[in-house]
Amino acid sequence: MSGRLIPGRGDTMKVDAKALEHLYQTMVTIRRFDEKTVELFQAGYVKGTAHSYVGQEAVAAGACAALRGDDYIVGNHRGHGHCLAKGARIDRMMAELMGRETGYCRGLGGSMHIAALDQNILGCNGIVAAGLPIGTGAALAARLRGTDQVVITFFGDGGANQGVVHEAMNLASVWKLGVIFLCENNQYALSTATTRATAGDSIAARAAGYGMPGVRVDGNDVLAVYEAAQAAVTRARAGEGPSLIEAVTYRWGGHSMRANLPAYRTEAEELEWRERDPIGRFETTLAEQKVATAPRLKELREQVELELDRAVKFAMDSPEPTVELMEAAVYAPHIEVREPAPPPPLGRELTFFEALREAHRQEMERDQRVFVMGEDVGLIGGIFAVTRGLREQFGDDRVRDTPISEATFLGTGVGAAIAGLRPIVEIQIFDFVALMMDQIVNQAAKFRFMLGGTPTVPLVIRGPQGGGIRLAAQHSQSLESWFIHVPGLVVVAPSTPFDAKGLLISAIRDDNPVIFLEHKVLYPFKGAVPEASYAIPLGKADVKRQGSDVTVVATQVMVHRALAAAEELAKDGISVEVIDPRTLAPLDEETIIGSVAKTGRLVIAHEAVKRGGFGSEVAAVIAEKAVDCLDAPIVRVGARPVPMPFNENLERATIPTQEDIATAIRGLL
Ligand SMILES: Cc1ncc(C[n+]2csc(CCOP(=O)(O)OP(=O)(O)O)c2C)c(N)n1
Repeated sequence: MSGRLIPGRGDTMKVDAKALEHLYQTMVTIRRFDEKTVELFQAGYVKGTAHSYVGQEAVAAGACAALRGDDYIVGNHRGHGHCLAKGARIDRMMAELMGRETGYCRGLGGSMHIAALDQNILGCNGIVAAGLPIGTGAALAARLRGTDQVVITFFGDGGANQGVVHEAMNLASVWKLGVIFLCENNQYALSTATTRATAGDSIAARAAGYGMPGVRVDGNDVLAVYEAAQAAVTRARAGEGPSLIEAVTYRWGGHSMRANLPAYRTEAEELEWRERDPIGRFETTLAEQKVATAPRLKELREQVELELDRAVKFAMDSPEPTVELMEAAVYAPHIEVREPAPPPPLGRELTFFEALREAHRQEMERDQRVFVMGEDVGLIGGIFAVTRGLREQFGDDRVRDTPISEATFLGTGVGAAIAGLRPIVEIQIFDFVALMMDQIVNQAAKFRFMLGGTPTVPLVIRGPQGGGIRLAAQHSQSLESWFIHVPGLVVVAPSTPFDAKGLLISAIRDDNPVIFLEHKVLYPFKGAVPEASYAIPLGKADVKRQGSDVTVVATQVMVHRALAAAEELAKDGISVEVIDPRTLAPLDEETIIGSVAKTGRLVIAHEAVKRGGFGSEVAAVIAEKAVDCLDAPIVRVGARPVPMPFNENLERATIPTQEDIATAIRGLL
């Protein structure tokens, strides 16, 4: 915006009449859109829930007016205004609210997940404050690509008390990322007044703790919001880092269209805030400044009505999405591996961790978009040395040491992935994934689906799991079953250096979020690994040993114990087939069923506790699809149902042994 100076404002307020009219029309569009949504909700056309933005229009309109088209925003659950202000089409918004195939998310996301990637609107969010790490990741993507795009992430006063808000502000400030944290303080989080839930003088004051500017503005004054956003955008574009803006405002309606709650605000308070109507106030300013006459404003409002009517008709005339569309939306097509992996070479052996490092190095050389981040992965190359030496070759930008903020650096990976990069996030010890679950399960896994099945989330989440080195209950779990249960995730668990390299290369090239589980006991394990780059297809099991009497499906360390048991049993004439699924989701059912059809007997061995484990899934697949092939009951071998103990003897007694597997096999014959 440039041109006319609004008196009484700083020089940043040089905005021309057209831009001011646009600002006005944006606010009116937002208001009328949500008023119409309430009507449609009450009439049963909009289902589920939606959160009206009426009363807060000046915040989104003012903030987005400071952005360029190629800048990003991330909204929250009260996000219609954010999207409309950034340029989303009103008809596709309305169609989404009605769950139609023409909606921005093809009817799969609804009000809380609207996004418009063509406008760099990276999505609203049903999880309070989850968008802040994602927005931070988009800012990181801009940094690594060398653009000066900036990001605004919107959140509420309730959201301000989430841990990720603090983590994201810290991380963005340390890395000087171009992200603007915009808190819409509408003074209530559902029923809970900010004064009852939020310590300190103001939310803006918290910025000081993170070394960034924090300002509190009148969120019902669109020009005040614009001015604050403009200052923050200028700082962000100049590479000076993030800012926090607290815009004080008020939502006129209830928390959501669905909620029918007992009163928690006084009528007097509600009336008082209606008198501070951001649109009415702006009309007065426009009239006083002689920017637009009353008839002109009426004309602008009428244009909005026409567009809104067209949008409602468009939505109502649009088809509903099909089951086929829904099912196809979960996963991006997996990478096709055209060339078979070269045979394991004679005389070139690498440890498991060296094989992983080689995969990182080759993919980072091949594709500038690939980068690594995690705790201590840079300077020292990770505590298990997987990334050692990469920082020296690729620099601090692409091999990033993170603060200890698991939820946020994982979410930053999600944001960077959806903004076009291909991050690899290391989890120092996989048990810490518990702190990241929202970003993995609710964000990474569902993003493509919620947005209608077209975006991709090329993100690898890797690290060591498992016991065996006396690290006790919080550093030794095998957690694969948490992830195989979640549609949208790929789960990989290699057992050899050869597989580790080829599968990690595939995981990095795949367009889906991949949980890549390494077993810490296997890191020093050596095996033949070709030097050339190669990919092993995801979802393809490997028969590690052929046999005819019993099939053993084993994962990670248990593959080696099953092979040793098979060797021992061969001396007694028992022929054991050992299958390593390598990818646990999607599962290569065909190879497993084919083997059981041959042997008639199945043992499943993994280190995780038996209850609800991966073995239960494999057993269920055979029970459902190949029960007629069985000559004996299926046996699962897994850890005792206890947290991992510290004591050495007890740890040995907890994790399945070669002997346990051999006993299970003998029991079937
Ligand atoms: C992590 C999480 N906790 C709770 C909820 C339920 N919930 C949705 S919105 C909301 C209030 C959020 O308040 P605030 O952040 O101030 O935003 P506002 O609704 O006022 O715009 C709550 C409790 C949720 N969706 N996500």
